[in-house]
Amino acid sequence: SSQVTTTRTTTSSTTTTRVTTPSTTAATTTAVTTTTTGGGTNPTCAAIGSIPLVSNSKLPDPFTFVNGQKVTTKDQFKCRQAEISAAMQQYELGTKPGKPQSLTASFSGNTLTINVSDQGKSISFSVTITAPSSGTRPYPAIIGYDGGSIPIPAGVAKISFSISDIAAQQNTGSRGQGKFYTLYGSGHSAGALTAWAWGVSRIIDAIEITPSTNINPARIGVTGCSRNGKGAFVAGALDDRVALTLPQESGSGGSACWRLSDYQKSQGQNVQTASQIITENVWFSTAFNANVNQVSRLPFDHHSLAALVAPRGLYVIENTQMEWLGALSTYGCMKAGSLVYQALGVSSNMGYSQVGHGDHCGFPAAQQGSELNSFINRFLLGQSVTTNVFRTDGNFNFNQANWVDWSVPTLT
Ligand code: MCU
Repeated sequence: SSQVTTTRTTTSSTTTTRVTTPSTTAATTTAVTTTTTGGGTNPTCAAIGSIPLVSNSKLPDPFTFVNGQKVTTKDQFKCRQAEISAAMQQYELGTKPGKPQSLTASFSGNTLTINVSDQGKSISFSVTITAPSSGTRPYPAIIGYDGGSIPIPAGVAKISFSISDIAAQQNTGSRGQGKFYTLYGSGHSAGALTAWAWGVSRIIDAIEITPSTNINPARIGVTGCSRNGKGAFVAGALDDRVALTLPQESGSGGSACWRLSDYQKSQGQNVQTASQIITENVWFSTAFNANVNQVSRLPFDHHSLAALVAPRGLYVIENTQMEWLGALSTYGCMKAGSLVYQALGVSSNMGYSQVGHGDHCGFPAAQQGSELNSFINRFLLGQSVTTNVFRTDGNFNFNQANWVDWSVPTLT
């Protein structure tokens, strides 16, 4: 069955919005694993079936359901987020499994060990927690993919997550390798980004049941750079317990939009595209392969990642000097994503900062004080500081009207 169970579907009498999958696409079972622990109301959403492809050269409308219904309220948008998540899992990311049948954790020294069992298989993995030298317990924390590449300010713990242990990313031969696949099978649809996101969710589960870590599970950030930035963005998009998402120089597959990157490529720029990226590594589901040469068929793009993180904290770090990342693509994509924050009345919860520098994954001081630190102070340390950041030092012109053909509602 391709029927989806979401934490928001609480009755069996809801209308199933089932659509026929085009014959060129294998139907996949999509599981929406976003949770609603962030507070607010928990609306009942219609069950989500297989989502059809589209033909749309513009960035798809975040405010219209697959069945054509317009999103007018914040509660409806939560249901639309579940649908967007399902679409991204179906066509690009692969399925993120929900909570496993059993999860236990132990904390000793700096090491948090997480034991997971599901459907008869078990794995164990661990992360390293470095407590801050000052601050108030329980501490906020930033999960850094392979440590991450941003300066962690005082008062914030650092959680180092060795992502290759969960899903390998050497090259295209890494498909199905890592503990995620030991648990769920080497043929599981999830690409590495989704497998790592699953790992982040299990780290948060473990922190929730292990008070001796002294980490506050309601104040967790996730970061990574480049390929790991793509991963950090997806982790924030697929678990709404992540309070602050900090993707750094994630480029194509992260903060760039597939449609915009194809456009840049068509203009002669050396920008990574969907059709190229699948030849390099196993970041995405094999389900993505079918549409990499016709990304206009995707019923989402990567502004949809920002739409899934909303209204939570999101600070996107980019670099104009790295042509491969797609400077116009990441800027325009995140501009479109920011329209979701605008609709929710929380524009300042999302920041975008694009500064040119030659060291990929180096962190420029210019992006630290009033930008990165302000986002951390506000969303992890709970301070009331200003986070109004949307800037580029790039020399390009993003013409929004060419890419966004929908209007931005004020959601009530
Ligand atoms: C920007 O992220 C990737 C990029 O997608 C790859 O094409 C390139 O090989 O590696 C980048 C990266 O992860 O650099 C550390």
